[in-house]
Amino acid sequence: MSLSATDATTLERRRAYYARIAEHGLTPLWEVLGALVPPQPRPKAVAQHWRYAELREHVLEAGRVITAAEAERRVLILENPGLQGQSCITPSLYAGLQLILPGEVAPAHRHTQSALRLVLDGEGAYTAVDGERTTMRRGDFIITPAWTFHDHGNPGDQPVVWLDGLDIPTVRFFDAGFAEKLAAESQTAIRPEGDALARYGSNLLPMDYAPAPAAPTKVFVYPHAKTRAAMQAIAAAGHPDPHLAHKLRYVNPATGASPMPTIGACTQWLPAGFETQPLRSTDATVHVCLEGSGEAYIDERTTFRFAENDVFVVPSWQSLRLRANRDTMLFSFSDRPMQQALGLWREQRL
Ligand code: GTQ
Repeated sequence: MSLSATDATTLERRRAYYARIAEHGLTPLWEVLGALVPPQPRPKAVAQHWRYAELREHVLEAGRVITAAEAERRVLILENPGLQGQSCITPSLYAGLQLILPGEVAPAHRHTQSALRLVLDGEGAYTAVDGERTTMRRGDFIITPAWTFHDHGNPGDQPVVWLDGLDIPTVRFFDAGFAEKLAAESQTAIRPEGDALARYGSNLLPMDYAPAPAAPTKVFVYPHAKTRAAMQAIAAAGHPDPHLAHKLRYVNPATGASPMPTIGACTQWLPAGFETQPLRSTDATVHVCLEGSGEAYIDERTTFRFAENDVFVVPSWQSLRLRANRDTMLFSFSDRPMQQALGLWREQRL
Protein backbone atom coordinates (compact mmCIF):
# COMPACT_ATOMS: atom_id res chain seq x y z
CA MET A 1 0.00 0.00 0.00
CA SER A 2 1.48 3.34 -1.01
CA LEU A 3 1.85 6.05 1.60
CA SER A 4 -0.55 8.41 -0.18
CA ALA A 5 -3.21 5.71 -0.07
CA THR A 6 -2.78 5.14 3.68
CA ASP A 7 -6.29 4.78 5.06
CA ALA A 8 -7.82 6.68 7.96
CA THR A 9 -7.63 3.74 10.35
CA THR A 10 -3.91 3.30 9.76
CA LEU A 11 -3.28 7.05 10.21
CA GLU A 12 -5.30 7.04 13.43
CA ARG A 13 -3.40 4.01 14.74
CA ARG A 14 -0.11 5.78 13.98
CA ARG A 15 -1.20 8.98 15.71
CA ALA A 16 -2.14 7.02 18.83
CA TYR A 17 1.19 5.19 18.69
CA TYR A 18 3.14 8.47 18.37
CA ALA A 19 1.27 9.83 21.40
CA ARG A 20 2.16 6.75 23.48
CA ILE A 21 5.86 6.73 22.57
CA ALA A 22 6.11 10.51 23.11
CA GLU A 23 5.69 9.82 26.84
CA HIS A 24 8.94 7.88 26.65
CA GLY A 25 10.84 10.64 24.84
CA LEU A 26 10.55 8.90 21.46
CA THR A 27 9.48 10.30 18.09
CA PRO A 28 9.31 8.54 14.69
CA LEU A 29 12.17 9.35 12.31
CA TRP A 30 10.15 8.48 9.21
CA GLU A 31 7.92 11.52 9.71
CA VAL A 32 10.90 13.91 9.55
CA LEU A 33 13.64 12.09 7.62
CA GLY A 34 13.25 14.17 4.46
CA ALA A 35 13.62 17.41 6.41
CA LEU A 36 16.50 16.11 8.54
CA VAL A 37 18.57 14.79 5.64
CA PRO A 38 17.65 16.97 2.65
CA PRO A 39 19.24 16.28 -0.75
CA GLN A 40 20.67 19.80 -0.62
CA PRO A 41 20.57 22.77 1.80
CA ARG A 42 17.12 24.24 2.47
CA PRO A 43 18.01 27.40 4.36
CA LYS A 44 15.40 29.05 6.57
CA ALA A 45 17.51 32.20 6.35
CA VAL A 46 16.50 34.43 3.44
CA ALA A 47 18.41 36.85 1.24
CA GLN A 48 18.09 40.31 2.80
CA HIS A 49 19.39 43.82 2.12
CA TRP A 50 19.82 46.57 4.73
CA ARG A 51 20.25 50.04 3.22
CA TYR A 52 22.45 52.16 5.44
CA ALA A 53 20.84 55.39 4.21
CA GLU A 54 17.54 54.10 5.67
CA LEU A 55 19.05 52.70 8.87
CA ARG A 56 21.35 55.55 9.88
CA GLU A 57 18.74 57.77 11.56
CA HIS A 58 17.37 54.81 13.53
CA VAL A 59 20.86 53.89 14.70
CA LEU A 60 21.50 57.50 15.79
CA GLU A 61 18.12 57.56 17.58
CA ALA A 62 19.31 54.68 19.77
CA GLY A 63 21.80 57.22 21.12
CA ARG A 64 18.86 59.25 22.50
CA VAL A 65 17.06 56.18 23.86
CA ILE A 66 19.84 54.64 25.95
CA THR A 67 23.46 55.37 26.90
CA ALA A 68 26.29 53.08 25.84
CA ALA A 69 27.10 52.40 29.51
CA GLU A 70 23.50 51.43 30.33
CA ALA A 71 23.15 49.25 27.23
CA GLU A 72 26.64 47.78 27.77
CA ARG A 73 26.65 47.48 23.97
CA ARG A 74 24.31 49.84 22.11
CA VAL A 75 23.59 47.74 19.04
CA LEU A 76 20.73 47.28 16.60
CA ILE A 77 20.77 43.65 15.52
CA LEU A 78 20.49 42.89 11.80
CA GLU A 79 18.07 40.01 12.12
CA ASN A 80 17.40 37.71 9.20
CA PRO A 81 13.60 37.75 8.58
CA GLY A 82 13.72 33.98 8.03
CA LEU A 83 15.20 33.49 11.51
CA GLN A 84 12.98 35.83 13.52
CA GLY A 85 13.51 35.99 17.26
CA GLN A 86 16.90 34.28 17.03
CA SER A 87 19.17 37.34 16.76
CA CYS A 88 20.87 35.74 13.75
CA ILE A 89 21.83 37.04 10.31
CA THR A 90 22.75 33.48 9.25
CA PRO A 91 22.14 30.25 11.20
CA SER A 92 25.63 30.45 12.73
CA LEU A 93 26.40 34.18 12.82
CA TYR A 94 25.11 37.39 14.33
CA ALA A 95 25.49 40.93 12.98
CA GLY A 96 24.58 44.33 14.37
CA LEU A 97 25.27 48.04 14.05
CA GLN A 98 26.94 49.51 17.13
CA LEU A 99 26.82 53.21 17.97
CA ILE A 100 29.13 55.06 20.32
CA LEU A 101 28.70 58.79 20.90
CA PRO A 102 31.41 61.33 21.75
CA GLY A 103 32.51 60.92 25.36
CA GLU A 104 30.97 57.47 25.78
CA VAL A 105 32.53 54.20 26.86
CA ALA A 106 31.26 50.67 26.18
CA PRO A 107 32.66 48.95 29.27
CA ALA A 108 35.31 46.22 29.25
CA HIS A 109 34.18 42.61 29.16
CA ARG A 110 35.15 39.31 27.63
CA HIS A 111 33.25 36.30 26.35
CA THR A 112 33.79 33.02 24.56
CA GLN A 113 32.08 34.48 21.48
CA SER A 114 34.49 35.82 18.86
CA ALA A 115 33.77 39.24 17.34
CA LEU A 116 34.76 41.29 14.33
CA ARG A 117 34.14 44.99 13.69
CA LEU A 118 34.01 46.81 10.38
CA VAL A 119 34.09 50.58 10.85
CA LEU A 120 31.42 52.29 8.72
CA ASP A 121 30.61 55.82 9.81
CA GLY A 122 32.43 58.52 11.79
CA GLU A 123 35.96 58.63 13.14
CA GLY A 124 37.69 59.02 16.48
CA ALA A 125 36.51 55.99 18.44
CA TYR A 126 38.80 53.22 19.62
CA THR A 127 38.58 49.54 20.46
CA ALA A 128 40.92 48.16 23.11
CA VAL A 129 41.82 44.46 22.92
CA ASP A 130 43.94 42.77 25.58
CA GLY A 131 45.38 46.04 26.80
CA GLU A 132 46.05 47.74 23.48
CA ARG A 133 43.94 50.40 21.80
CA THR A 134 43.40 50.86 18.11
CA THR A 135 41.88 54.00 16.64
CA MET A 136 38.92 53.02 14.45
CA ARG A 137 39.06 54.39 10.90
CA ARG A 138 36.46 53.76 8.23
CA GLY A 139 36.90 50.36 6.59
CA ASP A 140 39.22 49.04 9.31
CA PHE A 141 38.63 45.37 10.08
CA ILE A 142 39.15 44.76 13.78
CA ILE A 143 38.83 41.51 15.69
CA THR A 144 38.32 40.57 19.31
CA PRO A 145 39.08 36.85 19.58
CA ALA A 146 37.30 34.63 22.09
CA TRP A 147 37.99 35.46 25.75
CA THR A 148 39.98 38.64 25.05
CA PHE A 149 38.98 41.63 27.16
CA HIS A 150 37.67 44.44 25.00
CA ASP A 151 36.12 47.86 25.47
CA HIS A 152 35.18 50.64 23.11
CA GLY A 153 35.34 54.39 23.65
CA ASN A 154 34.86 57.62 21.74
CA PRO A 155 37.10 60.52 22.79
CA GLY A 156 36.33 62.25 19.46
CA ASP A 157 33.57 64.63 18.44
CA GLN A 158 31.48 62.48 16.02
CA PRO A 159 29.11 59.56 16.52
CA VAL A 160 30.82 56.42 15.33
CA VAL A 161 28.99 53.41 13.87
CA TRP A 162 30.47 50.05 13.04
CA LEU A 163 29.23 46.63 12.03
CA ASP A 164 29.67 43.87 14.60
CA GLY A 165 29.90 40.25 13.44
CA LEU A 166 29.92 37.54 16.10
CA ASP A 167 29.59 33.76 16.30
CA ILE A 168 26.87 34.12 18.97
CA PRO A 169 24.48 31.54 17.40
CA THR A 170 27.31 29.00 17.09
CA VAL A 171 28.34 29.36 20.73
CA ARG A 172 24.65 29.16 21.71
CA PHE A 173 24.29 25.97 19.65
CA PHE A 174 27.11 24.39 21.66
CA ASP A 175 25.85 25.86 24.97
CA ALA A 176 29.44 26.96 25.45
CA GLY A 177 28.97 30.63 26.32
CA PHE A 178 30.84 32.27 29.20
CA ALA A 179 31.18 36.00 29.83
CA GLU A 180 32.52 38.29 32.53
CA LYS A 181 32.98 41.99 33.15
CA LEU A 182 36.22 43.65 34.03
CA ALA A 183 36.06 45.46 37.39
CA ALA A 184 37.24 48.69 35.70
CA GLU A 185 35.19 50.39 32.97
CA SER A 186 38.16 50.57 30.60
CA GLN A 187 41.31 48.49 30.32
CA THR A 188 44.59 50.07 31.29
CA ALA A 189 46.80 50.32 28.21
CA ILE A 190 49.73 47.97 28.70
CA ARG A 191 51.12 48.36 25.18
CA PRO A 192 51.30 51.39 22.88
CA GLU A 193 48.93 51.62 19.92
CA GLY A 194 50.31 49.74 16.91
CA ASP A 195 52.37 47.28 18.99
CA ALA A 196 50.57 44.06 17.94
CA LEU A 197 50.61 45.09 14.27
CA ALA A 198 54.37 45.80 14.45
CA ARG A 199 55.18 42.49 16.17
CA TYR A 200 52.77 40.11 14.44
CA GLY A 201 51.64 41.89 11.27
CA SER A 202 54.86 43.10 9.63
CA ASN A 203 56.16 39.86 8.05
CA LEU A 204 57.94 39.29 11.37
CA LEU A 205 57.19 37.22 14.46
CA PRO A 206 58.71 37.15 17.94
CA MET A 207 61.46 34.48 18.24
CA ASP A 208 59.58 32.30 20.73
CA TYR A 209 56.09 32.65 19.20
CA ALA A 210 54.60 29.25 18.21
CA PRO A 211 50.82 29.55 17.88
CA ALA A 212 48.56 26.46 17.81
CA PRO A 213 47.03 25.86 14.33
CA ALA A 214 43.62 27.29 15.25
CA ALA A 215 44.89 30.08 17.52
CA PRO A 216 43.47 33.51 16.66
CA THR A 217 45.89 36.11 15.38
CA LYS A 218 47.49 38.62 17.72
CA VAL A 219 47.03 41.14 14.89
CA PHE A 220 43.71 42.61 15.92
CA VAL A 221 43.45 45.39 13.35
CA TYR A 222 43.72 45.10 9.58
CA PRO A 223 43.92 48.76 8.55
CA HIS A 224 41.71 49.67 5.59
CA ALA A 225 44.41 51.84 4.00
CA LYS A 226 46.74 48.82 3.68
CA THR A 227 44.03 46.48 2.39
CA ARG A 228 42.78 49.04 -0.12
CA ALA A 229 46.28 49.73 -1.47
CA ALA A 230 46.83 45.98 -1.92
CA MET A 231 43.50 45.53 -3.69
CA GLN A 232 44.18 48.45 -6.03
CA ALA A 233 47.57 46.99 -6.94
CA ILE A 234 46.00 43.58 -7.54
CA ALA A 235 43.21 45.08 -9.67
CA ALA A 236 45.73 47.13 -11.65
CA ALA A 237 47.56 43.90 -12.53
CA GLY A 238 44.35 42.76 -14.26
CA HIS A 239 43.13 39.17 -14.86
CA PRO A 240 40.00 39.27 -12.70
CA ASP A 241 38.54 35.85 -11.84
CA PRO A 242 35.24 35.38 -13.72
CA HIS A 243 33.38 34.40 -10.52
CA LEU A 244 35.13 36.61 -7.98
CA ALA A 245 36.76 39.54 -9.81
CA HIS A 246 39.49 40.15 -7.21
CA LYS A 247 38.74 38.50 -3.87
CA LEU A 248 41.20 37.68 -1.11
CA ARG A 249 40.79 36.38 2.41
CA TYR A 250 42.07 37.96 5.59
CA VAL A 251 44.51 35.67 7.38
CA ASN A 252 46.34 35.13 10.60
CA PRO A 253 49.79 36.05 9.24
CA ALA A 254 51.46 33.56 11.58
CA THR A 255 49.51 30.54 10.33
CA GLY A 256 47.73 31.40 7.07
CA ALA A 257 44.45 30.33 8.71
CA SER A 258 41.48 32.65 9.20
CA PRO A 259 42.05 35.45 11.74
CA MET A 260 39.71 33.66 14.19
CA PRO A 261 38.75 29.96 14.04
CA THR A 262 34.99 30.49 13.72
CA ILE A 263 34.67 33.40 11.28
CA GLY A 264 36.33 33.95 7.92
CA ALA A 265 36.50 37.38 6.28
CA CYS A 266 37.32 38.54 2.76
CA THR A 267 37.87 41.69 0.76
CA GLN A 268 36.74 41.95 -2.83
CA TRP A 269 37.41 44.49 -5.57
CA LEU A 270 35.19 44.70 -8.65
CA PRO A 271 36.33 47.03 -11.42
CA ALA A 272 33.67 49.43 -12.78
CA GLY A 273 31.32 47.60 -15.13
CA PHE A 274 32.52 44.13 -14.09
CA GLU A 275 29.92 41.39 -13.78
CA THR A 276 30.73 38.10 -12.09
CA GLN A 277 29.46 34.67 -13.04
CA PRO A 278 27.13 33.15 -10.43
CA LEU A 279 28.67 31.19 -7.60
CA ARG A 280 27.16 29.34 -4.67
CA SER A 281 28.64 27.90 -1.51
CA THR A 282 27.38 26.34 1.70
CA ASP A 283 28.55 29.24 3.88
CA ALA A 284 25.82 31.86 4.13
CA THR A 285 27.72 35.12 3.71
CA VAL A 286 27.27 38.69 4.94
CA HIS A 287 28.50 41.37 2.52
CA VAL A 288 29.18 45.03 3.23
CA CYS A 289 29.78 47.64 0.53
CA LEU A 290 32.71 49.82 1.58
CA GLU A 291 33.09 51.70 -1.68
CA GLY A 292 31.21 52.03 -4.96
CA SER A 293 27.80 50.56 -5.75
CA GLY A 294 26.26 47.80 -7.76
CA GLU A 295 23.77 44.99 -7.97
CA ALA A 296 23.66 41.59 -6.32
CA TYR A 297 21.52 38.92 -7.97
CA ILE A 298 20.67 36.12 -5.54
CA ASP A 299 19.63 32.82 -7.11
CA GLU A 300 18.67 34.85 -10.23
CA ARG A 301 15.45 35.72 -8.35
CA THR A 302 16.24 38.60 -6.01
CA THR A 303 18.06 41.79 -6.97
CA PHE A 304 19.67 44.12 -4.43
CA ARG A 305 20.94 47.51 -5.60
CA PHE A 306 23.58 48.23 -2.99
CA ALA A 307 25.36 51.45 -2.08
CA GLU A 308 28.07 52.38 0.42
CA ASN A 309 27.65 50.93 3.92
CA ASP A 310 24.80 48.68 2.81
CA VAL A 311 24.74 45.14 4.18
CA PHE A 312 23.29 42.14 2.40
CA VAL A 313 23.25 38.46 3.25
CA VAL A 314 23.25 35.50 0.86
CA PRO A 315 21.90 32.22 2.32
CA SER A 316 23.62 28.86 1.98
CA TRP A 317 23.63 27.34 -1.52
CA GLN A 318 21.92 30.35 -3.14
CA SER A 319 23.94 31.70 -6.03
CA LEU A 320 25.43 35.18 -6.03
CA ARG A 321 26.14 37.20 -9.14
CA LEU A 322 27.56 40.70 -8.70
CA ARG A 323 27.68 43.75 -10.96
CA ALA A 324 29.71 46.85 -10.14
CA ASN A 325 28.54 50.26 -11.35
CA ARG A 326 31.80 51.85 -10.31
CA ASP A 327 35.03 50.48 -8.85
CA THR A 328 33.53 48.66 -5.90
CA MET A 329 35.01 47.23 -2.71
CA LEU A 330 33.11 44.69 -0.65
CA PHE A 331 33.88 43.19 2.73
CA SER A 332 32.35 39.82 3.57
CA PHE A 333 32.31 37.30 6.39
CA SER A 334 30.96 33.81 6.98
CA ASP A 335 31.43 30.59 8.93
CA ARG A 336 33.55 29.06 6.15
CA PRO A 337 36.52 28.14 8.44
CA MET A 338 34.19 26.13 10.68
CA GLN A 339 32.62 24.31 7.73
CA GLN A 340 36.05 23.60 6.27
CA ALA A 341 37.39 22.29 9.58
CA LEU A 342 34.39 19.93 9.73
CA GLY A 343 34.64 18.81 6.10
CA LEU A 344 31.25 20.34 5.25
CA TRP A 345 32.12 23.22 2.97
CA ARG A 346 31.15 23.04 -0.70
CA GLU A 347 31.29 25.57 -3.51
CA GLN A 348 29.93 25.49 -7.03
CA ARG A 349 30.90 27.82 -9.86
CA LEU A 350 27.91 28.12 -12.18
O1 GTQ B 1 31.21 44.62 21.40
O2 GTQ B 1 31.41 43.07 22.89
O3 GTQ B 1 27.16 43.43 18.85
O4 GTQ B 1 29.48 41.47 23.35
C1 GTQ B 1 27.12 41.92 20.66
C2 GTQ B 1 27.72 41.42 21.79
C3 GTQ B 1 28.90 43.48 20.40
C4 GTQ B 1 30.80 43.59 21.97
C5 GTQ B 1 27.72 42.93 19.97
C6 GTQ B 1 28.90 41.95 22.24
C7 GTQ B 1 29.50 42.99 21.52
